[in-house]
Amino acid sequence: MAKEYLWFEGLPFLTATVRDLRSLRDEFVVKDEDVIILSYPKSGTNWMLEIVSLIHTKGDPSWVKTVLNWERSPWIEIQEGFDLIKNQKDPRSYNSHLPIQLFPKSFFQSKAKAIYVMRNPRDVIVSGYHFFKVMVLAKSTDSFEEYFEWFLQGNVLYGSWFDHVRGWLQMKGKENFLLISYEELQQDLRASVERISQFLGMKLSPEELNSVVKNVSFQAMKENKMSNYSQAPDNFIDHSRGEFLRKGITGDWKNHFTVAQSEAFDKVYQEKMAGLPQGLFPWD
Ligand code: PPS
Repeated sequence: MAKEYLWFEGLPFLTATVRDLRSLRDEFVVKDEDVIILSYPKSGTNWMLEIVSLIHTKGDPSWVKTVLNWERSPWIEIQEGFDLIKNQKDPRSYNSHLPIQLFPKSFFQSKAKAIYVMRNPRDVIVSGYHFFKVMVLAKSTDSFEEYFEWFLQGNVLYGSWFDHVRGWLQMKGKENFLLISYEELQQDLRASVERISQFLGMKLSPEELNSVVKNVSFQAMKENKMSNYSQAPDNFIDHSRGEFLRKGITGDWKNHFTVAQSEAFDKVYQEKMAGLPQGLFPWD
């Protein structure tokens, strides 16, 4: 099957994306009560979605075990998600992979809280390489080498990782913007959940916190059919090709990159991320 993308302002999007990204950017009204999860694809968005859902219910897992994740927190730029958001009760929660220049402008005048999840781009490459083979609408290749090149050129869904991260980093330091990494979640999940709940203004008791941590583990999410994408339709995920919750680790890039690829990546990374403060990213 020929796989087509929808192009807008030079970037490729899934054909399931809303037809009019311009109206989404210019007309969608972000509310002050909204909670928004932002990320470049394959950075841990769904993990954050689960954390936010469980903080919302103060650790009670019944909601995450009965309602599909993409209905709890829909994707704003995907037509189906957009339709769900219009009918959501407040406080709404939704996700987006949009780069900053395409995100609804009203957000920047609102008090809505946004969490930007980022991940070592090397692991983002590996996760995307595997997942796009499973995702029916995405272009993919069996050659890791080829996918690696596509990624470095920004010739992948949502465009360049470097531009995405640099773009959203402009929001760093704003009161309603939390910057957090996949690696921080991995390193100390409990402390990260506490940080996120404080940012959202939700105070959790130690027991509630324990329950959030327990229910957002890789294993718990893998076993929860509302969160593991096993219920995704066949025209979205080819379940015979692999699983959404693949490995859930940091550093898998070391099992994929050759020495030459690692050096080539470092060179591009240094050029593209030049001028940013040292120590900004846990993978530096
Ligand atoms: S997507 O398709 O862009 O929305 O993907 P996204 O959710 O951003 O990222 C998917 C990767 O996150 C991993 N993941 C987790 N890791 C650890 N613990 C938990 N609970 C968890 N939930 C999701 C998921 O496995 C993907 O990473 P890889 O490296 O492919 O396993």
